[in-house]
Amino acid sequence: MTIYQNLIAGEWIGSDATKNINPSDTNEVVGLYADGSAEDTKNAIAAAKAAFPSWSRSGIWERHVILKKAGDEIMARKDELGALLAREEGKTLPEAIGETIRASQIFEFFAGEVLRLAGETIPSVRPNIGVEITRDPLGVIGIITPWNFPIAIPAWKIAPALCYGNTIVFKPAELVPACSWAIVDILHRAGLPKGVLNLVMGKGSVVGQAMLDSPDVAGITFTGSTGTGKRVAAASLEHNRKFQLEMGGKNPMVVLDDADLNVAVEAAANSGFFSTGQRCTASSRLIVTEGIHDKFVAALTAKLETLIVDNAMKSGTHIGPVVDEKQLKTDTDYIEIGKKEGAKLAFGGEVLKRDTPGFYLQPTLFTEATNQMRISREEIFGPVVSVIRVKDYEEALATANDTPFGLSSGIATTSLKHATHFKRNAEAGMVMVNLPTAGVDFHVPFGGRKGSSYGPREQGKYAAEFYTSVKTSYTLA
Ligand code: UN1
Repeated sequence: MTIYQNLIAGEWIGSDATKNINPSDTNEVVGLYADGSAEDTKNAIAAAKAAFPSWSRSGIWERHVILKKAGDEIMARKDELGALLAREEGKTLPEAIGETIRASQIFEFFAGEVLRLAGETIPSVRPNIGVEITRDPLGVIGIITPWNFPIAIPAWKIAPALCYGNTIVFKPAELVPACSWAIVDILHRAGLPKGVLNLVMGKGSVVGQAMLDSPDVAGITFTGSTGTGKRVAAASLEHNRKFQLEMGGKNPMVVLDDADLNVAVEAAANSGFFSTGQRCTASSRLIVTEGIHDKFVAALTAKLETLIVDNAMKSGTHIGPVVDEKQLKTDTDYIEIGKKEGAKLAFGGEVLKRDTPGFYLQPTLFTEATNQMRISREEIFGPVVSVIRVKDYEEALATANDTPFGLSSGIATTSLKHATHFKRNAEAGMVMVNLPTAGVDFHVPFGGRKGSSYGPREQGKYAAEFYTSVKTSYTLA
């Protein structure tokens, strides 16, 4: 089998490799991907540093052409790349193709954005002095991405980093290197000068650590677990380095008595269970008022009965497998914890066997949960959802906000008054009314508060906040 290598200083290198396994069929090796060393990472950082002066001053048309070519090629290959994604990560083929389209759109957005870079000219408070406000790129950006969005998250970090003139050392999640390799190959062939984008696949403890330890990495953008995020933060403070963290959630969806039942059930099923619940924006707490509670639970359970859990590549599958054995164990451990805590297992909870060996888990719904239970406080990152019964809107809002996280918060209601109040008072970076808490647009800010996120927002024009440093220049006229 060929080894997909790392790209360092414009050269494909690496002979040690790790198997990329399909979670829908563990007999299938998706490919062999290089296992980078600390030395490789140091070389990649040095290459990115050397490439920075010239790339940071490159013309915006050159950057536009490269970003546009990448967006166009990803779109033209959406079925093939979507299948690769479904095979390495386990989300269903339609979800994986949708994610691939989103990655293309992100490149197209930043291909446009690079042509609109601008500053401000402002009069000084002192006579005969002009003030200019501009944005400089940061330098070498370290990009660390998670396994649950193997193509969209790399795209939403790489595209703005390049757009604003930075160079990159990119470490994708060990479980899903294939889509990352494909994006880097596409950008490399699209004409990026050598050293501008370096790919170092490998272990977090080796490659990630070497990035954290380097004084030459000016900024790190990270999406992943809270534990690793805290290590990124601590190491970055040591180097006085800019960092941006996106670490997950325990997102609530409030369902009020006046909700449209179908809208509420569709939104809850989608954001709780699609993509196997493996989204930091997933709704894992359904906070339901008394008057609709039993009807809602009955309708949601009926909906779950209809969802097919199977191989991600099979047509008709609604929910693919859990990403790996370790995550499956986490999910089933939490199911046991939920039972012990006294929540009622209303649906699912069983590991399933399918024609191909994989990590299949039934969508799992707990009712009679309280907001204090561990299953309601800790991020599980699987298809496991708690229903919490509350008296009224006021209690629902208080419960929704009573969490260490603050990424996305949803409400299903037909009341303008409650929707408006909820939008104002939800302690979250994103609020969804009559929509799933997951599934976001690619051109508007993404991010959260409290334990979910740290630093500026990602995506849209707000991405500039992280990937640039503001400069204020004064000139005597
Ligand atoms: C989405 O809900 O469309 O890791 C995106 C995650 C998020 C992305 C969610 N950073 O799940």
